Amino acid sequence: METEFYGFSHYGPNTFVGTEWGNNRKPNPKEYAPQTIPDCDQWVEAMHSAGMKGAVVICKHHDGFCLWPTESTDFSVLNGAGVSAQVDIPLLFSEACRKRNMKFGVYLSPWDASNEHYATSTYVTDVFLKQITELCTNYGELFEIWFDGANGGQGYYGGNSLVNRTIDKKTYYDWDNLTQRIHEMQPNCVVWGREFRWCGNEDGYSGKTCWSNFDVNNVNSETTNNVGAEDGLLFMPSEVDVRTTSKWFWTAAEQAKSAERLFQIYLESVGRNATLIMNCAPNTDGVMPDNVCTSLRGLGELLTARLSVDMALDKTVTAEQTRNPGNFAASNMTDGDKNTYWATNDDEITGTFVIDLGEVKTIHYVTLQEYIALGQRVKGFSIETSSDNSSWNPFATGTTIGYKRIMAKNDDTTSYGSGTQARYIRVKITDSKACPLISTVSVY
Ligand code: FUL
Repeated sequence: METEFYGFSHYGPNTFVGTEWGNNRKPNPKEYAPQTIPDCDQWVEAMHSAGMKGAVVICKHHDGFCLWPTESTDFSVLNGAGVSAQVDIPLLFSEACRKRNMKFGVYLSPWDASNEHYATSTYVTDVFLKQITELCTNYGELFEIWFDGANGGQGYYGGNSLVNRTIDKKTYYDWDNLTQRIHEMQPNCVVWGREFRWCGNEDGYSGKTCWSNFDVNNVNSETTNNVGAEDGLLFMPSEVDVRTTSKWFWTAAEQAKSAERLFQIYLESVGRNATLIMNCAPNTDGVMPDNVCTSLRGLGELLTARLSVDMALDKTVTAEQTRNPGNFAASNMTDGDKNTYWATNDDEITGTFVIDLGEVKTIHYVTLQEYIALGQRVKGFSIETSSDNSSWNPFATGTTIGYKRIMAKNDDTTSYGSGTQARYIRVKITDSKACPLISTVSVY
């Protein structure tokens, strides 16, 4: 969750054919035809300019084509056209990430519409696990492995005609075993669909109410993904996946979303207790197109201008209740240390604190963070502002906080606006599952 915002990069045969899914074409490795080595360094630089702290690269999409020299199948870069045989996308991409101190992750589609073994008893152990193992052992530390929920359907599956193959996605892959194997090789890698969940849409938003908890009985249902489950037994945070254009793979003449629109997506994902994975699709020349680069750079500038200087840092905070004994002072919320927090006594599930900015300032956002290592607790809160600490104006109300909740005036994420004049900010925790623990309050 602390990684917050990272990139996604869809690239492969679909880029060259101009399609989103390659399952309906007879597998032909020559479709992948780079004429020069793809410039992964430039892709990652574009992502870095947006403020991303990591990136996940597509290694095999549903078509089954492997973008690294794998031993698991012949359908890989080793048999592509152009300079394909010299290409190892996870290698180039991981080097570009490390160079910038960004985390590196991989996407590997479980569904493989070209592999003859898919939907039989041998695919998972002889093909899929082999691919997982290569990716988990040859490219350094992974922070995330992305598996995708698209599972089975039409494909050639090693034959000469299109057929339909389906599997039971709950049982076919033996996810318990695969997750364990991944953790043996990559102890710090979070596993898609197991340790974090898809947010339930591809439009770039999390629920205003968003529990990191999830209902163990509903992990395969997507209807509750956006809000989670207040009493869910799993800690399985939400991840919002979204595109910078309208497609996952590049096609000519694609419009990029504006920097302002991407900023709104950031507020509605990272600002609502989810992480954000933003797709940026390179083109057939192996470079990130200019329009995507411009929007990414613009987003980075907006994040710096609007959310990087915390006016509450080291300012005085006064709480009406503080847990006793121990170090749970209200000042822990503005000390810049994520490991200290303010708490109330065990029997107090509400609490109020006031931040004094020292002088009247123009404010746009108030950010709250729970000390999430001890669980997500808060169910309701309100924020008010004042210039004299006696007459108060409503700023915003919300439900869950979680790891991070960014509140704009009236929780309106649609425009930056002219801001609110205030010296004092009062936060009331109005409901919580247990005594609230707030590690950070920030004002921007
Ligand atoms: C979906 C896939 O079908 C899309 O092609 C894309 O990879 C997206 C991230 O996930 O389920």
